[in-house]
Amino acid sequence: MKIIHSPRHLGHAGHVELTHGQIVPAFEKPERVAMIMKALGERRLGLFVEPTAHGLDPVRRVHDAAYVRFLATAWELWTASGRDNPALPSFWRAPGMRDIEPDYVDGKFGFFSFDGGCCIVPGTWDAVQAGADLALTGADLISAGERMAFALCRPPGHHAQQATMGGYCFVNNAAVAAQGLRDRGAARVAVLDVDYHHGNGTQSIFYDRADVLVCNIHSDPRQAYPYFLGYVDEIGAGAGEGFNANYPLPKGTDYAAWSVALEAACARIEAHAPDALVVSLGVDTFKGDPISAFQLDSPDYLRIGARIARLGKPTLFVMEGGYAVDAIGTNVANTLEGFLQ
Ligand code: Q9C
Ligand code: ZN
Repeated sequence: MKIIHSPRHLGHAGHVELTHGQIVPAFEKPERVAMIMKALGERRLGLFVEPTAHGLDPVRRVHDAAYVRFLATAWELWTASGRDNPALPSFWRAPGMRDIEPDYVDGKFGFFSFDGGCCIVPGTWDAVQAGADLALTGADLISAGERMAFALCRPPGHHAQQATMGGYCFVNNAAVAAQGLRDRGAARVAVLDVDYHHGNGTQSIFYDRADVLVCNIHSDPRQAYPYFLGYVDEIGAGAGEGFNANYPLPKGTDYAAWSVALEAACARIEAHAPDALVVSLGVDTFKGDPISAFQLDSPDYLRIGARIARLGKPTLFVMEGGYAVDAIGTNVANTLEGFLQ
C-alpha cells in the first residue's frame, strides 16, 4: 500500500476556530498527521510517497472557478485590509439574500463559507493545494491498478461544497479524487463517507449525478453538525435520484448499531458496481473524540477496514476528521490494516 503524504500541510498551523461562542485553538491541527504517520510507520503498513503536482484544473472540475480564485487570494485580501491575524469569516448569507460575490474582503469570506471553522493563515492555500495533489496522486495509483492507497490529506475536505468552505474543509479532496477517477476512465465511482459528521460537500457536488454514488454514515443532523444536510430523504435529484444515500444515527451510537448502517451502505455500493471506491476516512467516530459523540473503540476500526475490503473494489482512502490526537494513529492504522488482512 502507498501512503501519499506531504509536509506542506504544516503551513496550515497556528489557526483558530469559532466554537461555543469563543475563538479557540483549532481542533484540526498538524499533530494529527504526525501521529498517523508515526503509527503507520511503526506498523510498516505501507510505503510513504510524495504527491505529483496536478494543478488546479482538476480542482475546478468539482469547485466553482470564483471560489478557487477566492481561496488562492484570501490571505492576500485579508492582509490588504490591514489585518495580520488569522482570518475568519463572521458574516453569512441567509435564505432570501442576494447571490452576488461582494468586492470587500469580509463579504467575500462570508459569501464563500458557511461557518467559522475555516481559518486562513499564510500557509493555508499551499497546504490545501498539496491536499488536492495527494488525492489526485491516489487516483493515479488506483487507475494504474493498485488495490488500495491512502491519501493523508490535511486539512480535510468533505464539508467543502462547490463554492463554500466550512467544517475545517477548503477543497473537497475526496470529490476531487472521485472526479479524477471518472476522468481516468472509471465509468462508475462510489464514495463511502464514514466520518462522524455528514459529508455535505461531497453530497452536494454529486447530488444530480448517477455516475458517482455517495453514501454517508453520520450523526443525525437534528443533533449534530453540519445541521442543515444529511437527512434520509436526501436521495439525489434528477439523473442522480437514487444515487445518494444517508444513514443518520443518534448520538451515543456504538459499533453494534453503526455496523448495521455500514452493512446497508455496503449493499448499496455493491448494487452500484463501481469501478473504484473512495472512502472518506474520518475517525472522529471514536469514543474519545473531543468534538463528537459516537462510541466506536479502536478495535472496531479493524472490522471497518475488513468490511470495506470485502467489497473487493480498488479503494482510495482519503483522510477526513478525527481529533483525539492520542488515538488517531491507532484508529487510522487499524482501518488500513483491517483492509489489508
Ligand atoms: N464544538 C470534520 O470532521 N465544528 N469537520 C464543531 C464542536 C465543526 C468537523 C464544533 C466540526 C467540523 C472534517
Ligand atoms: Zn468529522
